[in-house]
Amino acid sequence: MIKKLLIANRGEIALRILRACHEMGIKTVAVHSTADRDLKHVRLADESVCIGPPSSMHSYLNIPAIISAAELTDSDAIHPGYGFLSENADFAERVESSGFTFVGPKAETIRIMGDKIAAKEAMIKAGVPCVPGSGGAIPDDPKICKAMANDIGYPIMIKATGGGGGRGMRVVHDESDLLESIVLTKSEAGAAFNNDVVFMEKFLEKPRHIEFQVLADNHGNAIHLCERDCSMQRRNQKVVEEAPAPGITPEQRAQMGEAVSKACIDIGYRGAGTFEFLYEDGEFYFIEMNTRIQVEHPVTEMITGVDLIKQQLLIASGEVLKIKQGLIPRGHSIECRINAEDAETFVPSPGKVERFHVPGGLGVRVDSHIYGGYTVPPYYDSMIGKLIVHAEDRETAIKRMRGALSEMVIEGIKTNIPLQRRIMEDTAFVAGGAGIDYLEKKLGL
Ligand code: MV4
Repeated sequence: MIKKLLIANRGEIALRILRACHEMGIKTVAVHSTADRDLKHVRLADESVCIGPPSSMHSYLNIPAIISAAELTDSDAIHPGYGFLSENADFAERVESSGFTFVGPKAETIRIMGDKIAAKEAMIKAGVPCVPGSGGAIPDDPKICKAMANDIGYPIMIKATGGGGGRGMRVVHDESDLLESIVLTKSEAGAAFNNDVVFMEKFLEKPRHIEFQVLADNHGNAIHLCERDCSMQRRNQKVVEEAPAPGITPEQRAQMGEAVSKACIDIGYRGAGTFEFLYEDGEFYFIEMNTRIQVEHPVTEMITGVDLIKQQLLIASGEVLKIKQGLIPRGHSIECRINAEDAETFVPSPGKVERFHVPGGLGVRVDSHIYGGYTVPPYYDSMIGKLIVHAEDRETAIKRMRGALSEMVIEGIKTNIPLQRRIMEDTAFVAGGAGIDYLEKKLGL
């Protein structure tokens, strides 16, 4: 069992991991930049180590500094959280080769899933439905490219195999734009990911984004923990997430859950993971797998009662997964991300939090590291917390979220709470099942 864990992250997820450690009797080491001395989890951790100046590159992405901090504090394991190094295979490798446990999948699994072509190949082999496409990389021969695109049928999407999360993608509506689009996407991918390999897929025009949470241990056990609908997003930034996904039937859930659990066994997955799908006209199409804990994990925790961070730590300690498949989601959960940004222009709004009042009551959860007097630094992502509600059904959850948002007071900086309140009143959101294009359309973007 892990005795001391180094938390290689910051903000709300670092606090979330620390809380799980406290309940499990695991000692905690917080690493932080010079700008993050006053983070709540740094104050609450058993030990803390400053690993560099404010810039992420020289602190939370600084592999030697993080591994040195683990050595210095005699930590057993390192949890990467999300973002930063959480899906960096080299980091996972160097953590393990330095004698520490990496809380996550094997480095090789991270590497495979980070290559979108390899990830799709693994899924096709495992019987998970994928978006129709070129299969492998697009060859250089223009004639073959045109033939491929014609087979798929326009519009198509060109994607960088080293991309993901919305980076390195381009939609092509007509053959006349195909070759130039391929060249452009390749050069952008080469610059951004040092990998210019691209592939083609049928472009789905109005899909929903539905993802399945999985847990797999080192002993051949894998289960799914139902799905989340993350379609309410803007420029590939999720704004609202919910679980279960409106309109998905128990049969669909069981079928897709079975497929992703089996895939975990086939690829030798370990830990918490997420299978991302586009959902259109009643069909699921795999697009990517995330080999980390995600921001939106709380909505799954609320409907399943499973503490996903604790499960990550138990699995990393070599424990056998005790949760059996067949879990039925209870009620409905919604998460609103709370960002330090202007609710209209989305311009970040760092600065001192003069006043902070959190909502409460039955089924209201606030995962946030801020406090009255805390200064939100300008160097990192603008998310300062998540407001999560749970209720017996979706309608009640929406009402509960409206109330919680109206009680939440954050003064001294701007936040997107007004936007979240508009979304909770929006007819299409209340009806459920809006596609990934909805919010940007609603905002007139
Ligand atoms: C797509 C797509 C439509 N058709 N692939 C965005 C990031 C990465 N998860 C893949 N993404 C997409 N892939 C095909 N064939 C639309 C998107 C997409 C998207 C997907 C999920 C959630 C938000 C999105 C925002 C823009 C584009």
